[in-house]
This record gives sequence, C-alpha cells and structure tokens, in this order.
Amino acid sequence: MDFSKAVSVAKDEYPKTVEKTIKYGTAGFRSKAEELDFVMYRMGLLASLRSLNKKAVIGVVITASHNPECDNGVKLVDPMGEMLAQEWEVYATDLVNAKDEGIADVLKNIVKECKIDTSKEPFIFIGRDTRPSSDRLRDAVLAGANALNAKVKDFGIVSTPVIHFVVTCHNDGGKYGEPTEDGYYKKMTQAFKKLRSSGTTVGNYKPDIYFDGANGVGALMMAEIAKLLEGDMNIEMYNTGDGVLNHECGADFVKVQQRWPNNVPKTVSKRCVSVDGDADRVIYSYLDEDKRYHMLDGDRIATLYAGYIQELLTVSGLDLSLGLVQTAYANGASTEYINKKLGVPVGCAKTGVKHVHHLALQYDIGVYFEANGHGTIIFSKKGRETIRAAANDASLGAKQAGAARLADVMDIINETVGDAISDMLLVETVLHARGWSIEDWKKTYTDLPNRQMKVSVADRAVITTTDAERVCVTPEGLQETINKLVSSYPKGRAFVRPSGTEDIVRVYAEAATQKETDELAHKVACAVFEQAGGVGQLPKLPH
Ligand code: NG1
Ligand code: ZN
Repeated sequence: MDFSKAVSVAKDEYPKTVEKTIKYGTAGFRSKAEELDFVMYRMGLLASLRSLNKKAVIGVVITASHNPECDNGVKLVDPMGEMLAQEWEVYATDLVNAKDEGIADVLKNIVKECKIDTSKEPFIFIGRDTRPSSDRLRDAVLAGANALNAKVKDFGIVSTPVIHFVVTCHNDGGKYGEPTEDGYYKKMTQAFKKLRSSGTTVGNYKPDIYFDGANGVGALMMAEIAKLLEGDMNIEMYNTGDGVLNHECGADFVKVQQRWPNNVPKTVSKRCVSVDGDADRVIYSYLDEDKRYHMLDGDRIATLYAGYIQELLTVSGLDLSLGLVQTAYANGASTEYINKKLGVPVGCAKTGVKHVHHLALQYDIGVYFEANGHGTIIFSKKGRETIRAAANDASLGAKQAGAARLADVMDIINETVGDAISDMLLVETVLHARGWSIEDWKKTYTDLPNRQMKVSVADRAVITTTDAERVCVTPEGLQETINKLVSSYPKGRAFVRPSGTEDIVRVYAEAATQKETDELAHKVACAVFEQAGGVGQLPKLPH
C-alpha cells in the first residue's frame, strides 16, 4: 500500500498542531475541538486499516459525549459493536503522536505486524454529534479515509449507540437488525409495544414523561421515537437544541450536581429522563411534594433490570446465570441490595465500558451499569438461543410467556453498547409491568449520600490504582491517608483515580449523612492536592 498520499495530505491539509503526547483513552481521543483536526484525519487512516485488518466495517464516532460543547472527540467501533481492541489503542496513540512525515512508517508497521491484506477496499461508517465542530471534524476523518481509498457511509448526526448498532448489523449480515437508523428505531419500538400490550396506565404507573435532551442528538432521536410511540407514551421534550449542549441539563449535569435540569417544568412526581450529549447515558429524576430533588441513576436502573429479569427467569423456568457488574462509583447501598435482597452476584470492574462489559460476559445474562447511567444487558450465545427456543415452544405453557418476554427484552435492549433511549424504553417497560410510580421505584432501597469532586494536579499519571480502582498505589502514603480519613466516618468509603477523559483527578466519597460525605470528600480532595502535586487553589468544601 502506498502511503505517500496519506503523508502529503497530512502535511498540506491536516498538519499536526499539538506537541504534547495524547493517548487513546477509555473514550478514544478527547480534547478541545480546535486541537483535533489532525487527530481526526489520522483516525480516518487508522479506521481504514482496521477495516482491512478485520475484513469488516469499522465505525467512527465523533463526539465528546457529556463534556462541554467546546470539546470534541473520536472513538472507533470494532466489527461487533465493541470498543476498539486494546492493541489498536496503542496503534492509535502511536499514529496520533507521530510527526507528519512519520505517519507512513507507523502505518507500514501496523500493516506488517497485523499482516494486513491491503489489496481490498476498506469500509467505514461515520456518525457525529450536534457539536458545531463535529461537521468540520467529520471532513477530516473523510480526508483520512479518502487518502487510503476507503468506502464511507456517513450516517450524519446520530447517537453513539446508533453507530454501534449499524456496524454490528452490517457485519453480522443483518441478524441483529437492519443496518440503518430506521432499522434501529423499528427494532426497539416494536419490541416495546409487544411488551406493553396490556394497556398504558397500570396501577401507579402513568405513561407520561419529561425528556431532557441535553440540547443534543438525543432530542433529535427522541422526536422520531415519540412519533412511533404515539398512543403508548406521552413524551414532552425539553432542552431540544436551542441552548448550549450539556449546559445545566442532561444526564451528567443532573448526576453530578444532583439538581433538576434547567428549563424543565418543576412538576411534582413527574418522571424526567435526562440523556447526555451523545445519548448513551440516561438518568431519571423527580421532585417530591416538598420540591426536593431525587435522582435514579445507573445503579437504580441496573437493580430494576436485574429484579425483572430474575422474575422472568423464574416464570420461564430457564436455567441461565444472571449477574450484575458495577464500578467503584456504584452506591454501596445498591451493591448491598443486589447482593443481599435480590441474591444476584455482583462484580466490580474498572471505570470504562469495555471493562464492565468484559466482566459481564461471564454470565448468560449480564447486566452492567456505571452509576452515571451508562449501561446495558448482554446475553451469551447460550442465553440467547435458550430464550429464543423457549419463546417459540408452545408445549411449555405459561413458561413460554415468560421466555417470550425475555426475548422481547433482548430486542428492546441495545446489546452493542449503553444506549439512553433503549435503556429508557426498558425502564418504562419494567415500571409498567410492576405498576410502579417513580416513587415506588425509589423505595426499593435508600442510597448512601455521595459526593464527587475534581482536583487539578500537574500530572494526573502520578496517581495509580489497583483493585478495580478502589485502592491507590501511588503516590506512596496517599492510600494510608485516605484509610485514616474514611475510618472516622460511619459507613465511610472513598477512592481517587485519574480521569480518562479530563485532565483531573476524581474523588468519590460516601458516608452516613450528606454533611459527613461532603466533609470526607473534601478532606480526601485536599490530601490528593497536597500529596499528588495539586495546582491552583485548594479544593473547596462542596455545599
Ligand atoms: P473518566 O473521566 O475516566 O472518569 C468518564 C466516566 C466514565 C465513562 C467515561 C466515558 C465517571 C466517574 N466517569 O470517565 O464512567 O463514562 O467518562 O465517557 O462518570
Ligand atoms: Zn455519552
């Protein structure tokens, strides 16, 4: 393969503009949008080689998710909707950090190491979020793909989960669904309607929600879904794009600030569904009679799903293993509830979807969620086949109905990745099946008060961790300080880790009361500042 065009286009049109080393992290490359043109161009090159390597379509998603509108990012999607394989994260990092004239050598090395047959045509699917910079950055990816003569299908402005879905559908020959945006809507909404055939208002459940679109792509997609669900759900839409993306609204805002999103009417007991900037995370909220804010996050959704699936497994009599995977950010009360009350095994993985996904693979039915609302359910081959067979076996009597519901759950859920809209539809399904209001859902267990803080340090890489990030290894002594602080708070728990998507260290704390939690988080944040090279001002006590 001749890489001279790749080098000349790089030099002439997409020269490297950033000297600092950047790394392909948990969410691909993320940075200020104006620093990303050359990165996007090179990811167009890399996606092309990955496509040749896997002899399959590779996805490219341009988004910075929940981050501010001025940021952007890029991640590649592997053939079955998985995150890019670890070895290729290293190639991505090498390629992006090479000098312009060094690109050819990196590409040649990848071809050689992976024994890539370069005589074929690469094929790439691209999608982007609503950020103003995303259009320009898409052109840069296209230029990279073009330099290696790749065929490209541009899906325009779509959520991250749509790209995972269409890539999977294309590569498995349409078994998972039709590889189009419409195919995605169709598959989910049809299964949803089947599961709710018994009417819309049941017990305390009402089919009315507020939808907080974070001023992003989720709002555009929900407008389509709302049309298909007319008569089944009443969806009132807010933050649909007039305001700034993720600003004082959306899933990350409500989760981190623990506040009702801007512009959404403050109606008592109404369910509000907030999604993030690329619609792969979802958080539910409501206001009680005293207008106090309540949030139901990824932990709550995971427990709701696990309880429902457990029940369907009992009804259907199927002998399939069910497990749940969380990260260290999961509320301690949720872990206890799942383990002790539901009796479902719980695993803890490192932050980042690929880690939780990986651990969930050990079960026939693996539910995984990050507390921030990113998660899904995955089914093993055995699980999938057993459920489908039982769903079609009339001799099973009542058991068949349970299996058929499980089969519909498989169709609503986007197994390829966490998906705000599909997750919302399954939450609505379970609440409907149980006849629950959002308050009923909240009553299942009581969250421990928790707090997240950010600390700026000169080099966040000085913090290293182990045990699914719950224990800090370096700088030496920091963990001892944390242990000491935690031990003086009843139900105290705290950990620190460097963010994979922002240049900060994250602090998490839990304790028996909010006041104590805030105090503990603050003390741990100050310890990080002092022992890990804090910059700027000492962290302030949250209020
Ligand atoms: P970092 O910045 O590494 O904490 C954040 C989220 C992750 C994941 C990624 C990808 C938290 C605490 N962290 O990662 O869970 O969603 O972004 O978007 O929410
Ligand atoms: Zn996201």
